[in-house]
Amino acid sequence: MGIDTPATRNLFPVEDSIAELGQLATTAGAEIVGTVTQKLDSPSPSHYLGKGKLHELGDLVLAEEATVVFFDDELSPTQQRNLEAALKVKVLDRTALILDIFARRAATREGQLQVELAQHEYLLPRLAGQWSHLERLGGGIGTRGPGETQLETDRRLIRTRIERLKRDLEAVRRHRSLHRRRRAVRGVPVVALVGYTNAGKSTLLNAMAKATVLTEDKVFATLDPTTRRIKLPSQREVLLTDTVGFIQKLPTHLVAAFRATLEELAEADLLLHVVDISHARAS
Ligand SMILES: Nc1nc2c(ncn2[C@@H]2O[C@H](COP(=O)(O)OP(=O)(O)OP(=O)(O)O)[C@@H](O)[C@H]2O)c(=O)[nH]1
Ligand SMILES: [Mg+2]
Repeated sequence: MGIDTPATRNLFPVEDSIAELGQLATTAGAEIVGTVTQKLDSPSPSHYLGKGKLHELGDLVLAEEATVVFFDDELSPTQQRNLEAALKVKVLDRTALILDIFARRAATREGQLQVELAQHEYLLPRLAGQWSHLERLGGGIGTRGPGETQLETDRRLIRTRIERLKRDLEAVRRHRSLHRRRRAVRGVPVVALVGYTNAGKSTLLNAMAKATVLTEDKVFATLDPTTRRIKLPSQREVLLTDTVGFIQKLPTHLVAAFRATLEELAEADLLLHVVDISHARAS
């Protein structure tokens, strides 16, 4: 489900955006049975889409026996709650979907820390009615202070966890910057491969470095940066870094959480932009 608003029309048309949402959903394991879009001046604060469209969507959910509806933007906690109440199925927004894919893909400790931080920050304002998500946190029993409700306790636990994750990530960041400084001293230039997700960055790294990084026709196959030393035809050595791909409407929590990874880019000597030439908007 997506909406077509004047604010996004020229930047990222709803057809492209909804196609990408479908690709994200498929990557996460869903099967698409239908899509609905609506032209609106701006999203409705209560339900994101209009009343009539909501009915149409509800009918489609019933007819197709859908179990989840994906929304193409980040929903406010209120919109999400209202939509779940109206549609009586699970409602996931673009952010939750991307977070879910990232959570499955994170392979290194740093990647996992970054994803967990983003998940907790997304979850915090949406806590009411999301009890099932909290089971993983565990350890809640017996730590509740006097007079606190379960919700307050959960919020406190999550805030504590967020602080902890930020500290751990800070340590990772310091370690990385030391690493980079050492590389700089040795004078080996860094070339970073950047570009849209699924554009072919890892394939290019593999070809140039004779490496075996995972490549797949799925979005976000790569989350953690990989660096390989290669020799150019001129015999000059450079470090080639493969990075996480970009996507439209990237959740702000993820941008912040992936700062450590993105810092690699800021300090590269050359950014090599990889573009999928078969993409409609490649030119
Ligand atoms: N036909 C064709 N397919 C390619 C080319 N380069 C990559 N692919 C395919 O495109 C898909 C995505 O390639 P990846 O290298 O995983 O892309 P990526 O940019 O690393 O993607 P993420 O890590 O998911 O962001 C894979 O199925 C590749 O086999 C190419 O030059 N031609
Ligand atoms: Mg890749």
